[in-house]
Amino acid sequence: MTIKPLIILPDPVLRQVSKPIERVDADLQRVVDDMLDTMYDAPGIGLAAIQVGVARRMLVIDLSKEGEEKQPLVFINPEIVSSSDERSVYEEGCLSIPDYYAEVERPAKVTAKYLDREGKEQSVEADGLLATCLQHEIDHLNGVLFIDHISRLKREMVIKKFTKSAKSKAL
Ligand code: GNR
Ligand code: NI
Repeated sequence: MTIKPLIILPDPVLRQVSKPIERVDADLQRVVDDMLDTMYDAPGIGLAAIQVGVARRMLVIDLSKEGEEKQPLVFINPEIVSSSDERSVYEEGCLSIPDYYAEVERPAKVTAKYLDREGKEQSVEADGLLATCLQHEIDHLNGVLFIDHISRLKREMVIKKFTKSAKSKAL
């Protein structure tokens, strides 16, 4: 059980493009389990490896509600293979941009292929919150944040606020 520190905006690490995973082995599974611990502690419904400073293409999601049985989902080297023309709007937040929320429009349904925690090929047809969360997390693997999908004015305001806050905490 290891909770790792979260990387927060405007840390340039969040803009790195993560590299594919070559082998799903015990060392990798340890990192995945640390990511799950970190996500549950936050708490959040998803976490990409880059948010704990690991530039590898993997992410975890758990959409189960508080008090329900946990439903950890692990996605290694995920790729969206198709997206619906239909869109949906969700109010998104990000553990790397604490306490900021904004509506984001994305494809309502996506099909993704990926490797699971055992390294086995899987595919999922996601809709609703899972579709949104999966797209939000896959964006992280490409150095993209949800604020990149909102207006430039709002984005610049958020970045400015977090830049100031990081400077005041830096001493
Ligand atoms: O905890 C999270 N909630 C959330 C809500 C709406 C859309 C996406 C998310 S993901 C976020 C956790 C996070 O930052 N993952 O990268
Ligand atoms: Ni995020």
